[in-house]
Amino acid sequence: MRIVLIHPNYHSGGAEIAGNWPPAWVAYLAGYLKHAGYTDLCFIDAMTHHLTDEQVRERLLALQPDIVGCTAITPAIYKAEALLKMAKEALPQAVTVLGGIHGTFMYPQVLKEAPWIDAIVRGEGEQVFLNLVRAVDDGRWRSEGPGVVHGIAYRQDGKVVATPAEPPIQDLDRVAPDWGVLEWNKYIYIPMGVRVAIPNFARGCPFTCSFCSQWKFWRDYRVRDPIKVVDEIETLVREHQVGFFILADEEPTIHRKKFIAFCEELIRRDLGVLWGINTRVTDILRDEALLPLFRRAGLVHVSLGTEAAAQLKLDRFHKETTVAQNKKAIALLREAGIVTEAQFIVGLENETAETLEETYQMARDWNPDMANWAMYTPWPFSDLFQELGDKVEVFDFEKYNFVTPIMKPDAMDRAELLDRVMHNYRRFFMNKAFLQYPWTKDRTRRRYLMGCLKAFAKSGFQRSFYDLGRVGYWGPQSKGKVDFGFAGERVHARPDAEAIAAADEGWVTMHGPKIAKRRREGEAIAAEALARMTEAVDGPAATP
Ligand code: B12
Ligand code: SF4
Repeated sequence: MRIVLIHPNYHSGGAEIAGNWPPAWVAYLAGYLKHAGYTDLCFIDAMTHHLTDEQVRERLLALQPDIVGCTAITPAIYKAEALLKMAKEALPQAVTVLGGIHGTFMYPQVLKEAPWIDAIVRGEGEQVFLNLVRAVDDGRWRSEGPGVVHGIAYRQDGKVVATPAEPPIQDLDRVAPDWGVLEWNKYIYIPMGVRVAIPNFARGCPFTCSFCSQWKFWRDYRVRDPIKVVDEIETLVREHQVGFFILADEEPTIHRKKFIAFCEELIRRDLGVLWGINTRVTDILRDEALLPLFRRAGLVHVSLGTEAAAQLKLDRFHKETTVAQNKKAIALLREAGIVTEAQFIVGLENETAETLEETYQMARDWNPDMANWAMYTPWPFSDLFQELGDKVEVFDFEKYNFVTPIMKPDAMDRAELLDRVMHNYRRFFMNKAFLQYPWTKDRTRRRYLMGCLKAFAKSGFQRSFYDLGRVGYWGPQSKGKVDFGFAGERVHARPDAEAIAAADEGWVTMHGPKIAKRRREGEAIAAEALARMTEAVDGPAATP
C-alpha cells in the first residue's frame, strides 16, 4: 500500500515572508500511519519546491501510489483540486483524498466542482485517514463503498454524502509525528537564519470568535503531555538541527499548568532553541508573573490577537477581550523581554480612513515590536460570513488570504484600503527600523528584530509582501492601476439555513452551551429592538 501526500504549490505574500515552513500535517499523518504499519509513504512538497502540475505528475507516475492525499486551506483549494484531477487522470486506480479546513466545511461545493475527488477527510485527519487507508487496503473501500469510513464526505450516484463524524482524538499523545518525512534543509526561518518547525502542543480553542473557524474545525480543546512535546522538540533540535519553532496551536496557553510544565522542561533540557506562539491577551494578563519563566524557556515572540482598536469591533468579533487589556498585555511582554506582535483585522464594510488611522495610532500607543494589518477574510464557514450576508461579493477563494481585500468598505475602494494599510506599515516600521530595533539593549531581542526587518526588506524588494507585485501596487501614485485579479467566474451558491444545518449535522463541538447562550441573548436583543420600533410606530402598548 503506497501513499503519496502532496502540499499544493500555493503562495501569498503574508507569513511566508519569514521563510519556507514545514508542512506539519504531513509529519502528523505520517507518524500515525507508520505507527499502524503503513510505512510506504512519500511526500511531495510542491509549495516549497514551486513544482508545476506537470512535475508533480511525473513524480506520481514514477511512484505509482494507491492513495494520493492533498491538503487545502481555503486559498489553496483550486490548486488542490487541479492536482487531484491530474492525479486521477494519471493514475485512475488511485484513491484521491482531500484534507484540511476548506473541504471539511465546504465539501458540498468541492465535491460538485471536483467530482474526481474520491473522499474528503473532515477535521482532524489522523484517525479518519488511517481508517480510510485500512479500508482501501483490506478491500472494504471497493466492496462495501466509502461509507464504511466515518468522518468523510464523498459522492454517490451524483449525490454528496457525509458519513457520521469521527470523535476527536482524546488522548493526543497517541499521535507521534514522523518529522523525518520532511526535507529539512529547505525550511529556514529568515529572521534567525535557522531551521524552523511547527510542533503541536494543543489543538482547538475554547473561544468562538465570529471571524474565525478554527474552534469549529478541531471541535474540542485538548493538550498533549508537555514532557512528550519537549521530547519531540529535542528530536527536532538534535536530529534535524531545528533552531526555532512556533507552536501550531490556536491557543497554547489556556491550560496554565501544562504550559508551565512545558516551559520548565525546556529550561531543564537547555536545548538552545527559541520559539514563538500566537495567543490571547487575557492569558498574558493572567500569567503576568510567569512571563520571565516563559522567556527563560526560549519564548521570544508572542503574536497577539489584539484584532481591533475599538471595543465595538472586539465585541462584534466575540473576542471576549478589551482594548485596555491589549495595551497592558503588550507592556507586560515587553518588560519580560519578549518580542510582541499586535494583529489587527481591517477591511470590513464599515472601515473608514479614520478607523484605519485609529489602528495606526493605537499601534504607536501600545508600541508592540511588530504590527500586522490583516485584511478581513470572510471564511464562508464562519459566523461573521453568515452575518454579513450579501455584503460579501467576491468568491474567488484563491484570494482569501489575509492580504487581499475581499470586502469593499462602503467608504472607499479596495485599492485605497490597500494603500492605507501600506501607509500604516510604512510609518510603523520606519519608526521601528530607525529609532527602535537597532538600539534594543537585549542582544537576542535585537538580533531577532533586525532579522525580522531583513525578512520584511527582502519581501519588499521582491514585491512579494501582500502580493504587491502581482496586484501592481507601487505606492500611492499607483492606486488607480491596482488590479486584484478576482476571477469573476468563481462563485459560491450561498446555501440556505437548511442546507447549512444538513452539512453540519453531527458536527458536534464543545461550544454548544456558549453558542446557545449567545443565540438567546441575540433573540432577546432583537425582541427588545422590535418592541422599541413597534412602540415608535404604534405608540406605547396598552397595559392590561
Ligand atoms: C503554521 C501555519 C502557517 C505556515 C504554513 C506552514 C505550512 N507549510 O503548512 C505559514 C506561516 C507559512 C502559513 C501561511 C499561511 N497561512 Co497559515 N497557519 C498556520 C497555522 C498556525 C498552523 C497550521 C498547522 O500546521 N497546524 C497543525 C496541523 C497538524 O493541522 P492541519 O494543517 O489542520 O492538519 C490536520 C487536518 O487539517 C488534517 N489534514 C490536513 N491536510 C490533510 C490532507 C489529507 C490528505 C488528510 C487526510 C488530512 C489532512 O489532518 C491534519 C492532522 O489532524 C494555522 C492556524 C492553526 N492554529 O491551525 C494557520 C492557517 C492554516 N493559515 C491560514 C492562512 C490563511 C495562511 C495564509 C494564506 C496567510 C498569509 N497570507 O500569510 C498563508 C498561506 C501560505 C501557503 N503557501 O499556503 C489560515 C487558513 C484559514 C482557511 N480557512 O483557509 C489558518 C487556519 C489561520 C487562521 N487564523 O485562520 N501558515
Ligand atoms: S481565540 Fe483565536 S483561535 Fe480561538 S476562536 Fe478566537 S481567533 Fe480563533
